[in-house]
Amino acid sequence: MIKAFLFDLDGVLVDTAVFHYKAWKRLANQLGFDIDEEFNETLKGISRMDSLDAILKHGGVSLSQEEKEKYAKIKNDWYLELVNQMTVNDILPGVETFLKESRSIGIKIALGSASKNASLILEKTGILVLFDAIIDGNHVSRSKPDPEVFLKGAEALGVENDACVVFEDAYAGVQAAKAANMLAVGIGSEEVLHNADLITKGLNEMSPSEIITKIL
Ligand code: B16
Ligand code: MG
Repeated sequence: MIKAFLFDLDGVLVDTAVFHYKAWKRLANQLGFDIDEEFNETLKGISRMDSLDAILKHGGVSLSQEEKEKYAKIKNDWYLELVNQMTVNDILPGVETFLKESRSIGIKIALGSASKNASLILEKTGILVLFDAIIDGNHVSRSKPDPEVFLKGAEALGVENDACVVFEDAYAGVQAAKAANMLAVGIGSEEVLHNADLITKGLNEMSPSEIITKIL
């Protein structure tokens, strides 16, 4: 029996990837090189410091640990300028209804995100109150595909792992869900998310009850 839904943030509930891209591009330009949208795809779901390492490698730039921390903070300040302008209009289609309907049928809800800014984003978009637990980049030490973030989410909700469904837009995120012995709904294309148990284009495409019926 399904008792809980665990949601990734970026790409599932909101589209913050576009803000990350703007801030990382600005940083790359300041360091004398550029990144494009195709490269940005490879950063989805990856932690801030791992993203910076990938970007520096891409630009052929090597920095000390101290410099890396300085630039990661600069990027995050630029990113937060954009996040602080977010409103309820920045939630992806169908999200609020899906969360409310899930709660109304007794499903517990947790966030499982790599972002250290997750609570702020949920608060800005007005959906923080719909969550029973928040597990984000401040609570985990290992990035997806490691299952840590989802295992901690299930634990916080007091629900067995095999009674959880994870909603993810990244291949590594679906891998993390499967490693946690959970069911996974891929949000996006079948080409990328072929490891998911069920695939949909967005939370506006199926109701929580339909998801539960189809995934079991
Ligand atoms: P922050 P998710 C991830 O969010 C993003 O996809 C990824 O691009 C970002 O680097 C990461 O969060 C860390 O974010 O800099 O805010 O701590 O998809 O795991 O919700
Ligand atoms: Mg994501």
